Amino acid sequence: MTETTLTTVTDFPINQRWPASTPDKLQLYSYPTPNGVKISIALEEMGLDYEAHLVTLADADVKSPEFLSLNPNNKIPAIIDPDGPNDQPMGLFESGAILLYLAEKTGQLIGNNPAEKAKVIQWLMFQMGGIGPMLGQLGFFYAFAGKDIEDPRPRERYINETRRLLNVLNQQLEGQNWVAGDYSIADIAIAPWLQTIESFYKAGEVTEFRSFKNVVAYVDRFSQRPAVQRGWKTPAKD
Ligand SMILES: N[C@@H](CCC(=O)N[C@@H](CS)C(=O)NCC(=O)O)C(=O)O
Repeated sequence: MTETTLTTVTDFPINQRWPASTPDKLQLYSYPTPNGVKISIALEEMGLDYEAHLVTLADADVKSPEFLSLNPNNKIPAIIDPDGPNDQPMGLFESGAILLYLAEKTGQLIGNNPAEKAKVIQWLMFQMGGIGPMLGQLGFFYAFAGKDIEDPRPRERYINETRRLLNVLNQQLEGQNWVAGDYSIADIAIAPWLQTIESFYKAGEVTEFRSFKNVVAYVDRFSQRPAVQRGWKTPAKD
């Protein structure tokens, strides 16, 4: 399949709806949810200059033709890097892929040798395949639209799965501050999801969140980072 070459950021059709005012900077299309803030936090931690565009989760935004032109999967976050590989701008979606791309680009937060890098990727995948999908369903069946469904099985399944995952993390964090050793993109992927269990889902008690002492300390440690605090406010919700 041949793809049309888009030589500048402003060539991307998403500009028709969310115009770049500084096209020489990396463009972020996002909303402050756990998946969205992974990228704003990473950009803040890495010290990369970027312009953030607010794309809400409403169909009018994420399912607009302009947004779909960048992410056909209609989900935030997505980016355009004006300074991509081969001197071409690069559009990218899927938060895990974006985190890896930014870490490779800057050489930051991905370990210092192949063994460390493999461990960072391992824990990143643990988030993408486990924490994200399971906690997302916990939110749906415990806190939001699915909470009144009478059949208790989906709710119980995701509560139990959340507890199981918290236990895995709690063991991994015994005697260490960050999941893969040094602070990394794996922490930036995992910790925002943990932050939402109590604050957003109000599911602290049912998941016995406070009993996972290492996880609680980890979330506190993460929350105190200035880049994390800035990332959660980006893009501003008007
Ligand atoms: N696997 C995707 C998931 C992204 C995702 O679920 N984004 C949500 C917000 S947290 C979204 O945009 N939902 C809008 C929709 O599904 O219509 C990633 O990690 O980037």
